[in-house]
Amino acid sequence: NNHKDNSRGGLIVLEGLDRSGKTSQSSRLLSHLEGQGLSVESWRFPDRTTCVGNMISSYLTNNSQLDDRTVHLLFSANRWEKRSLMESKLRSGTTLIVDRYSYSGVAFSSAKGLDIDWCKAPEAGLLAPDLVVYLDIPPEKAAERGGYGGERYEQLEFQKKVSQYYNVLCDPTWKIIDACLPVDVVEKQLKEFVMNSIAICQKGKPLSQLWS
Ligand code: 2DT
Repeated sequence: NNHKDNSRGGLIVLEGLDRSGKTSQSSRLLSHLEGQGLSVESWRFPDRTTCVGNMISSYLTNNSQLDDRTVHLLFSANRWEKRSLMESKLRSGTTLIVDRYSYSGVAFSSAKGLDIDWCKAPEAGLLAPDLVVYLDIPPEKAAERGGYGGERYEQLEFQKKVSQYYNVLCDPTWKIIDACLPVDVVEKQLKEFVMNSIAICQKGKPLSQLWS
């Protein structure tokens, strides 16, 4: 094994509005990285398979009502319950491609009118991504793609507010891809960002925590 002891996988996060293409790009990226012989897994938040995730799912599908702060904390708890597994996967050399993370948590809850710093607080101490890629699409264009599935947040006016909060959260380390470009062009740009980030993690970049 010619890797250093502190070699690890990369924590790659995809963010963007609903219908920006995150999910299909995640699966393309997964196949590509697997094809390169890398150890990689595709994750998503909310992870609806856990008990907490079940509560979130029922809220999103309008099968239950929850207070805004309560559901915010459930989304956060859903990340906390995966934190130790996430860390061990990364340390064992597995790269994680994560479809939505704390930025979705803060952008969506802030868009409902909650204070942004209040929203960020429970995320502090979660693992910081090595790369955040934002698939950038105007809310109107996303809505034109059709297929908003009828879940709670899938409405143009709300997505416009979410997009404003993503703008507030966005920092210079984020890689922005124009999600209106053809899928294969988006895919190519994404691969390049991701391969660079993984290479740095393989060299032993330390893990860090949100928000830094
Ligand atoms: P999907 O359509 O990607 O399953 O997302 N959301 C997501 C939040 O409000 N807070 C969060 O912390 C996360 C991760 C975004 C379901 C919806 O849940 C929103 C869309």
